[in-house]
Amino acid sequence: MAVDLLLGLQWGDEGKGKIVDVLTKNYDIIARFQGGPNAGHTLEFDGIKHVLHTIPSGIFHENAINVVGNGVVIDPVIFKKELDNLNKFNLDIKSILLISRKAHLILPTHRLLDAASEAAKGKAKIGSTLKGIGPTYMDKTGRNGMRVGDLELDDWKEKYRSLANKHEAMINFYDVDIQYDLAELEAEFFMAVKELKELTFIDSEEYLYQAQKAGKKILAEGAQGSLLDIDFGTYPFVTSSNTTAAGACTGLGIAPNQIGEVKGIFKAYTTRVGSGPFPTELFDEVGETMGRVGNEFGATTGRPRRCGWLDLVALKYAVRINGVTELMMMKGDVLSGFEKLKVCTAYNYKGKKIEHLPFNIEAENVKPIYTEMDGWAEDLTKMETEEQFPKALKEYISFLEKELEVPIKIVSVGPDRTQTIHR
Ligand code: 2SA
Ligand code: MG
Repeated sequence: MAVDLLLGLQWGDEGKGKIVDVLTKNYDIIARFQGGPNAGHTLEFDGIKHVLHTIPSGIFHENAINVVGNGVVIDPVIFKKELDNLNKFNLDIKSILLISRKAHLILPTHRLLDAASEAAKGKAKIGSTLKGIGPTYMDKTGRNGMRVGDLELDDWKEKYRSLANKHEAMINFYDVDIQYDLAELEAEFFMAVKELKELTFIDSEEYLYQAQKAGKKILAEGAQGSLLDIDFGTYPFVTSSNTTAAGACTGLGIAPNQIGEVKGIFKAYTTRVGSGPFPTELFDEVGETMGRVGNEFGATTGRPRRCGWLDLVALKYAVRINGVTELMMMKGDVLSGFEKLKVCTAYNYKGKKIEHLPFNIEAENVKPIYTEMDGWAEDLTKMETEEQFPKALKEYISFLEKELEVPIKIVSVGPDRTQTIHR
């Protein structure tokens, strides 16, 4: 049985959490393959909103197994808080949440290093969520990291100590003013590790291989978005993992020829949180309205998200890099009420018209070229079938399908599970 992927095609916050939750009924296993507690996956049902960071978005479905893959980085402290939030649901966590032994651990000093690195960058900061993601992946690729499986060894505390000591020296090297009480942070960390060790650790690549062989349906859940990919995103303003389809292979141990559908999610407009280039960003009341109506605030940090028109140049790039086979359009409801809508179909790049994403998309090089379309006034949030859609929305959808050459299979008309139209 092939493994399906679900990925964000923009700069994150496309609505992956909601769609995974909606799709989980069709899958036996939901597996996260990269990122960590920098992610904020929001789900809404029965009038309640839930934000998950490290735990896969299939956790609220009794019959699904949720796997945290080897490509993920785990902060035991944040993980514990996520688990505490799930307490009231009476889930049998030990049997429905499995953690890869090969996943790397975020230490308290990784978080401090993240803060020191950002502070040292000043105005050039990445706009990190400061969850220690970058420093943890640096230790992974530098071959110094600590993994979940290490916690099963007797000497794990020694390993921890030597890594944390090294980090402390590095923090001092940055020469920035970071206040912290390491003893307090460590006490919290050790307590959280104790709780983490109560959970089920697995050799996830073997588990997933056997599950696949047994005909189980697996959905790999991405975090962040394709334009934040360490290789293909707007470097250096990216996260430290491969958020694109290839990341599912390395982050779960799934062979490339075992990938089935690649479900790509995008918002009907664009948002970005953190620093970095964003060609279609709006600084007027249109952008302000998108942010307000769309409730565009970071689900992890609460930071306001920057908003702008849909960028088809960037979206086409993401569709290609990921080999997207099905699209899902989110938050079309937020665009209700704009008389005209704009979609960026090409860039003016240093005076020349181009239709691909160039090496550098900084504002001084790139000016978006827009196609203007009619907007719609109707409230979409109560609509239940595509037939009810206003003509202008139908045209917007057909235009995107034609440009992207991939069908849009789901149109979301609101944050709730039920506000989802399948086509
Ligand atoms: P990091 O934390 O070091 O990986 O940050 C590097 C860049 O990646 C961006 N990033 C994100 N962008 C959108 N959503 C993310 N998750 C949260 C959310 C973010 C939040 O769901 O809203 O709450 O602020 C996420 N995680 C990382 C980040 O902004 C940097 O540009
Ligand atoms: Mg998010």
